[in-house]
Amino acid sequence: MNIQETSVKIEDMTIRGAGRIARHASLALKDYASSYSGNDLEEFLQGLDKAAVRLISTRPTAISLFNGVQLTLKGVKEESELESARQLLIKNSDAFCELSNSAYGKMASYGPDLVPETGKKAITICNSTAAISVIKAAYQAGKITGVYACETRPKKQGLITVRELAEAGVPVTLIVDSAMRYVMPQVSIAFIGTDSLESDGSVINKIGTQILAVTARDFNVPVYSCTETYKFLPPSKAGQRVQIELRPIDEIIAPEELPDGVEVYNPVFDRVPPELITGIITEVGVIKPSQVSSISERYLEGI
Ligand code: RUB
Repeated sequence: MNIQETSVKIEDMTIRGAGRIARHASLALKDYASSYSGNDLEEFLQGLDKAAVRLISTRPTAISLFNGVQLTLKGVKEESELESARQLLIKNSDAFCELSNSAYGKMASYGPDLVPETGKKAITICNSTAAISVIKAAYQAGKITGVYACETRPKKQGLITVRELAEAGVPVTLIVDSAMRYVMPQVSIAFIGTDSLESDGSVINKIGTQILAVTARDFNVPVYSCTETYKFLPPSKAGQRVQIELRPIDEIIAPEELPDGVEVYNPVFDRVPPELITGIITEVGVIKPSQVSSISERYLEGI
């Protein structure tokens, strides 16, 4: 898929989820490099710059998108020949997609040992491939009896989660977001996805995640974010806050149903402060929020 097609599909959320959008952006850059038919290195690099800006602008909150693009472009501008620039970009894209896809199995392997008591359920929100991988492993190891999946208003990505878990044979119960406190006594652990991990260890994920984390704390339920290292804020952005995406109001209500004089506000991501996060499951191990900066320096150096 080319840059424009990919960008539109990410914008309209046909392609969604932090990992998936990063991989598709990387693949779109690979498509650009493979299909460039000119013979001018400068022109090739200018086109790449424009493509990167277009892709990164599609979803402002997911740092995975920025990092996926930067890791795919790494070193390409330093090449002096068109062909070597093209080959390096293709190699980077293959390496990034391999890292992203292989991270799920590695994160999953840490899940079972984190569950503090058996015989209860896990809880999750939205639809995270990373969190689902960990949940499946915890269930298969006999550590949880099933999952409560929050519906996740307004776009109801929880419906994707319940389908994926049911297909995997994991007992799953759909709840409305506001039922999360009611069910929490039957929950032993929360596994959440991550769109971005800020350098102080704050987790940015779907709106409602902070309520989930506060509720879990009230019931002494540990909260683990499932976060590949390419979702960490890179050293070049250390200390910055991620922009929270505002989406169209028609995701909440059809404009014709809106009474006169009423405003609608649709922030779609939430910031969970580090003190509400028990641990961060990455493909290189389980870390504490206080270790985020050092991991970011180790794995995202130079971007
Ligand atoms: C998706 C969402 C997911 C994270 C992690 O939001 O918040 O929890 O992106 O997903 P949206 P993954 O539906 O708005 O993209 O683990 O698949 O990367």
